[in-house]
Amino acid sequence: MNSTQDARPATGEPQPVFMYGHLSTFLGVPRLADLDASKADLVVQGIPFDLGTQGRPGTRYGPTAIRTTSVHLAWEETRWPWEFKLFDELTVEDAGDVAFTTGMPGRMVDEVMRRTGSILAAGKRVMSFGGDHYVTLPLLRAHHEHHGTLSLLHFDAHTDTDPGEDYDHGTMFHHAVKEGLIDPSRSVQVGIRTDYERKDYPFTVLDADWVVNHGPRKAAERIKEVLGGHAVYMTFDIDCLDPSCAPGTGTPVVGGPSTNAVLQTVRDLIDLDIVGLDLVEVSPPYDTADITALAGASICLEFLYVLAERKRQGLLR
Ligand SMILES: [Mn+2]
Repeated sequence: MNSTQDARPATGEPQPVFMYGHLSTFLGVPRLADLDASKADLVVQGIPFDLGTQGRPGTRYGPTAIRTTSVHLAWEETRWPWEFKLFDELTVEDAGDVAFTTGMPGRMVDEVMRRTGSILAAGKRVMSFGGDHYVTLPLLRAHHEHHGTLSLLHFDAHTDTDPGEDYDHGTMFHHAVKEGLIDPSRSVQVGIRTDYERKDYPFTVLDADWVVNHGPRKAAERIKEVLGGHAVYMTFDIDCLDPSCAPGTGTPVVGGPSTNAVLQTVRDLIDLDIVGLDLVEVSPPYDTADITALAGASICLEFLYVLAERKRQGLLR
């Protein structure tokens, strides 16, 4: 066997999967070969871009690290505590990384919008790996084009709503509101623990202390109160997690929730119509023992189970 891409076909009998090596797609799912012919419910893509970073760079290596580390998750056909095999219910393919000319950030934006738009137009969901958090702006533009004004579910230590004209990984939700991509009055930011202008702030904020003190289930309840009934785009900045759970990121802030806590929150979001998501800011040069990449891969896997459960319940539109 030369590749785990061959080991987990979209259809047919499951084959043994390596617990090491030879993994080139997320969880060993097949590569997306032909979008028109694809039966995938969801397509994975990477965006290896870190020129929007204000501090430590390195997130251009994030997509590869998440895919490589996902080998630790690929062997377990039924992820605890779910009670079905993910790939019995959901078809996932990996489109590889978005290609763009480095040094020309505008090319990344154009290409992410073009490629994401074509996958959405084919009736599939998109899960993207960053990259720094700036990549979420073109992703939101593509999803807005397809779904209209979105609710944002935003996990992060930072609000990323810095005002001004700059386009970087701290300003994109300021621009997203200005462009009408998201409605902040029905959007939630989770895990915030950095300063922001609280007077008349339009987003619902569940700050890090509230999340840690109330627990993951209450956080999920509050999220669903605000976002229920709306088309939701979920964006997960890995620095939402406490740095003890995610050291490999550009802008770590102590005092966040654990990986297990956010897994429980995500697991509880089956009622939400999450139309797309990304996981960003994994920076492998600052990671230790792949802790951060594994956290990111695990959160994405948990989301795939949530989507599969929605499909089982006939809730996927
Ligand atoms: Mn952040």
